[in-house]
Amino acid sequence: MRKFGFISALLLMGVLAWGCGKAEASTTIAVDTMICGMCVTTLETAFNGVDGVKIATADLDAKTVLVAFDDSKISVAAIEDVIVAAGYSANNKMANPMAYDNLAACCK
Ligand SMILES: [Cu+2]
Repeated sequence: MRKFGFISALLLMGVLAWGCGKAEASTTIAVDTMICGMCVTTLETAFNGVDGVKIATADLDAKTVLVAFDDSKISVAAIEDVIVAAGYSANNKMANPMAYDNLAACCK
């Protein structure tokens, strides 16, 4: 799992380097309410199809989600809102309570 995270980080750096000169940015969002592997899956899949997001990698040990994005298409606040809508806290924003209720039992 750690190794996978490391490889993901390398991949992410590669994507960022490759995208140099475009409107590429990255942010690390604190997700304190992430507690298990299922949270990682839920958080990463929450970004599927989100316009402007290149890669989202959740790190369970660090309780963070690293997101590479195009800042001409999506803001950090909108990225936080994706996590909030998935039922998790994001930086200083509280989780959406209805989404939190719908999380698997192991995730709360
Ligand atoms: Cu979980």
